[in-house]
Amino acid sequence: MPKTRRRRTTKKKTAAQAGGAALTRAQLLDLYYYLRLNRLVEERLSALYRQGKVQGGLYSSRGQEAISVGSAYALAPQDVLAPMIRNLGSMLVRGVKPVEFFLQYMQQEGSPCKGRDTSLHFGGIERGLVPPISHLGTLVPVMAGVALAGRMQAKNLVALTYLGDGATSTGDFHEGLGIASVMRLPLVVLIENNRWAYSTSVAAQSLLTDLADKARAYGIPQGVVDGNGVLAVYEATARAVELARRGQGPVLLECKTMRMRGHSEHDDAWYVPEEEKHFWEKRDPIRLYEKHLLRSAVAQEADLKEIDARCLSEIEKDLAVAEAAPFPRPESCVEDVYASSRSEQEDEPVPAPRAARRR
Ligand SMILES: Cc1ncc(C[n+]2csc(CCOP(=O)(O)OP(=O)(O)O)c2C)c(N)n1
Ligand SMILES: [Mg+2]
Repeated sequence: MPKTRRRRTTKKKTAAQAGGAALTRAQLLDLYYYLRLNRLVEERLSALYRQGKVQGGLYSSRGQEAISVGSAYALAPQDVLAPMIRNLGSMLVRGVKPVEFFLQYMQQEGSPCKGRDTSLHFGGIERGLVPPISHLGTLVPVMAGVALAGRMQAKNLVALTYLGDGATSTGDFHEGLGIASVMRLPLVVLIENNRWAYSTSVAAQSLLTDLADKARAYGIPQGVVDGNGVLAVYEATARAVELARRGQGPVLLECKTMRMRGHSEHDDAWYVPEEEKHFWEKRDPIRLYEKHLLRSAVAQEADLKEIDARCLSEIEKDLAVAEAAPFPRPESCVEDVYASSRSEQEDEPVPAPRAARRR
């Protein structure tokens, strides 16, 4: 479970609390730290990709960082989160360190998946992170199962996962919400409506104005949130988590945002109209939050610069470690195929056959 939950900072409240979200000044700055870290790690990964050092695809969350950070920050330590490919920020909030991303994406020795995988299948249940298994809604039924298991084990946990606008057209999404609703499972599903599913616009696949309206088919609560406002996302998620924890069943939230890069690094998003890009550039979630912190006197320019510098030095240090790491030993690819190695199995006492024991 995450060790880096930042709820335990000073109890002193500030005038800059957004709505009902009782966040302290330290927590408000903490959100800024994670937003900046999210963006900087992804910028470094993008540079590494261009140098040919990242293996496989790379999917940026630029423009969507407020969704990952705000939602993950609203969880309690016992809650379980299943990130999607654009939720690196959620993983940072849950305690994954930048060095782990660099090692993982470069497939170096010492990476969380031991050099055998990149952005997909990276998680860790011990930290309350269920790894992604596919891009398109498959985590909704999986997380319904996690919510059910949590209830059966009386863990008082809420399960949270994400999916894209495009993924709300898949069967897995509907099947998952269907079972979660009738069983009133503590599940929060966040739609990241970033207006595009690869090169398919939302309008090309749904007549709805709000994808959150899909919740009506299941009789569950829904909400539409400004996905570029980290405090709006935090508050909406905190409310949804509370409802789910109280046994009201699943909640569907739609966070409206924009994918500010291509589907993945190799895609230049030529199909996105220029005016749409310009419209959203002015709504950059980090710039918006920066302005909020300064205007509400939660922070001075110098405070934010100090956090930026801290993020940069953390990343430089972690990147140096990852770059210096070797590739995995070739023979390590056959390890972990079985639950335990041959020598360990030989050490284990072999249980006597039943008949022999009876004698
Ligand atoms: C069955 C299937 N079809 C197509 C793909 C390729 N693919 C992966 S993600 C994606 C688009 C997803 O769009 P959306 O759900 O809006 O999420 P976003 O990428 O915008 O975050 C596509 C077409 C796939 N992985 N699986
Ligand atoms: Mg999308």
